[in-house]
Amino acid sequence: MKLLACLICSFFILCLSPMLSQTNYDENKVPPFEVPDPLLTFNGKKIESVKKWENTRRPELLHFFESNVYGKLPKSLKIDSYTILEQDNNALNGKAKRKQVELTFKNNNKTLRYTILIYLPKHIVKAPIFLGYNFYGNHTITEDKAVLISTAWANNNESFGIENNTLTKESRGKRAHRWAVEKILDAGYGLATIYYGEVDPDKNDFSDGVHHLMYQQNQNKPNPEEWGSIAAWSWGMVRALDYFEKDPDLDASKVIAFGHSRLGKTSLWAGATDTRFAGVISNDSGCGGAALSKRKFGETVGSINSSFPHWFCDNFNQYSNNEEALPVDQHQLLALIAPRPLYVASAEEDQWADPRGEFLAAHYASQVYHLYGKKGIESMEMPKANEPIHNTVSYHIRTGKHDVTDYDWKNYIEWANSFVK
Ligand code: GTR
Repeated sequence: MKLLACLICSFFILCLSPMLSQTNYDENKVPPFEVPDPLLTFNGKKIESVKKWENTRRPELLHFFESNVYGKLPKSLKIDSYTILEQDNNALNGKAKRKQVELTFKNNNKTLRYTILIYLPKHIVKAPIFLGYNFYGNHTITEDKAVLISTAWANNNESFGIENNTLTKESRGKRAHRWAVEKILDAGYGLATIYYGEVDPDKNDFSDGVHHLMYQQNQNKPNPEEWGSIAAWSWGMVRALDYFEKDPDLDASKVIAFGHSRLGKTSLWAGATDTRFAGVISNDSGCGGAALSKRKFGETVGSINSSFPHWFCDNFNQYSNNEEALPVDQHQLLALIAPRPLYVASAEEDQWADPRGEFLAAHYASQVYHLYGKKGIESMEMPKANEPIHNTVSYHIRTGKHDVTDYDWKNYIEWANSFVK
């Protein structure tokens, strides 16, 4: 058995090593490139006012990212009904109000359901709230035994006890270290989370998730300009906002979209496509998230499209190993969030996500914030580790790995206290 495992391992290392050896981690090997100007239209017109930005440049950038990066939604799909599956006004030892709300969507005789777990600080009326997906089910973010376990497909994970793509109670609380639930509540914020696999299972298969509700006759995968999984997950966050608008305990105008890694790419796209989000956090989102693609440092468009062909729309493949042809870059995605508060965070040991590329994107996006009289990341010099810069556009790089830590949450809360609350 061990021998077989070893052989399988060596096989993967052999197959992957040519790919890994091509990964650039050397700043001197970053190719020279021009940073596309957020304030110059595709036709070369200079944008000098908020009005021109909002009426001309922002829509053309949004349209480009929609049709060529994340993919368009085929049509709108709104909540059909919702059910409060469970509620406790004395959860977490009396600290919180907990709700578990199931949203139901229907189209083409098919149904999709997903559950939002909501914690609200008990004594604050309509508290601002962080909304973000989790990777392995709502029950993994806390030890709270009342949190329901999703029956949706999940990636197998031995250390989480996930076999046969089925979540079990064995993984309860396994990701609690990534969600500073008590800190968030003590600071006067709520937290809402959804298992991303309920909206679209994270596999290269478009026969499930929200996609399959939306096909035309004889269609079995999205068209080249239509949504991949990141756009589907973003859609799920936007529909959660729709629910928040109906819930008298919540204030939908105070929702901060949060996400880590692929789910940070998702929170950025949600914040770009729906201006109702009051603020956006990208934690270690990397390639296709906050990092500049044209630097080709760490993960590249080519590697992400080949490892995760379902995340972006098929049109994005045109730019695999061809980043120079992109008329945009990710700082322009960040700029779509202006003038709303934006936090980009990196981790020192997360070179795959290109911390410098994430920092520079926050810097270049700041030009658009200036149009609104807001301060962003003004210097081109990266701050030292654990020395955050807090402005309407904020940035930190912390010591450590690709993860979400209490340090990250401490900073998100401080930034939210000053710029979002
Ligand atoms: C990696 C992927 C990254 C990032 C990460 C994650 O394998 O290359 O882009 O999204 O997964 O989501 O954990």
